[in-house]
Amino acid sequence: SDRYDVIVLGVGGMGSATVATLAERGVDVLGLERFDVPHGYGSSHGITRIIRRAYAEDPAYVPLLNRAYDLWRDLEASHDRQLLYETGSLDVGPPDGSLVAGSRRSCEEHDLAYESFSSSELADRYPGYDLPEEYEAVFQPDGGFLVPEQCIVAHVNRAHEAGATIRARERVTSWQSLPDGVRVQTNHDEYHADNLVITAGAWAARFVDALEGIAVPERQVLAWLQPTAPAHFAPEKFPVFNLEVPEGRYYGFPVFEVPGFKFGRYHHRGGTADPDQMDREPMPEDERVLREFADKYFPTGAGETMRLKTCLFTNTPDEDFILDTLPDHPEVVVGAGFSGHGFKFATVVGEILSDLALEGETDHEIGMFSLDRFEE
Ligand code: PYC
Repeated sequence: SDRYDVIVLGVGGMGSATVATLAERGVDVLGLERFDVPHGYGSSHGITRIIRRAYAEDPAYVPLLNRAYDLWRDLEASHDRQLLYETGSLDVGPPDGSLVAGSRRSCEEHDLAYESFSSSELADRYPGYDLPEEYEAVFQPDGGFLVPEQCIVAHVNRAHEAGATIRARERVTSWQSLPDGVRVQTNHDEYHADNLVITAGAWAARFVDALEGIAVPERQVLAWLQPTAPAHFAPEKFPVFNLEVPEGRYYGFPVFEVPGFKFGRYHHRGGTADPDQMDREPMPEDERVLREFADKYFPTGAGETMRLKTCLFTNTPDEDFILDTLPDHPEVVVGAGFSGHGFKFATVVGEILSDLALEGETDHEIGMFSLDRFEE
């Protein structure tokens, strides 16, 4: 069997960034991917992913975002396609909700440029919106979207240029700790390494017992509806958004690359999904819920359905990530539970997981992402 310095289990958004970072540090790294590179069965497909700096979830994410932005720009400079499109980001909701307040708080604490709009100012600027009068919006100019499949391609290219080995369509069946590292078995072969990094997305709990009930997959459906007023949803006229309404939290994008205004419902807590068994075909009920939202809040964005796609979130109980070494296996590092808001962090996550694999620690502030926060 072959021996490497580090094996990375899963070459999606997080794994590809980790393989690239490790290889560029001179590490002999093997990335193992069960599907294609890239593929559409996990959480890193669908043409666009939001990136935003005014982080409503917690201001503690902003320093990581600052680093992530720098690393995305660096990756883009070595790639032949644009990876990050800046449209600005909008966080919109009722004045007493958590989204607008959280977004403003991150801007204030981290000195980010932003503007506040009333509901009518928002509709004047961005005529796609039709919201209750008392709603407010925070606009942050750095927000936008990433193109996730290309981001993976760019990381994989960088990894290959730096000498990494990546094997696709090879499924890891098990791993074991040994006195001198780890052994990883696949459906084709067996490999050894000093360290293992697990970036298996919705499959993470299959490989780490401690993640059972803590990194829980959830099925999500996205819609692309053809706007009846396309100009309202053009990239120059329509920043990416997060929107809090009584029906839940939603997000969306301008029209890009394929027909239709893309949006989805965020964290609907639709139970748990088995990533191997779940129905990836969107259902009429999925479409109905999404169309109702668009009819109500984006009436000129709610024309014919162009596309529907399923995707997976992997939620933790507090919706913060898990970035840690395993307590019983310090040679094993896990990045998991990205809870539907992780892709934008992939570059900096690659850096953090590489630090943990090579040094056992990182200069990034990751205390809030520890596994032991879930212990009773
Ligand atoms: O983090 O803005 C976000 C997002 C949108 C959809 C899923 N996550």
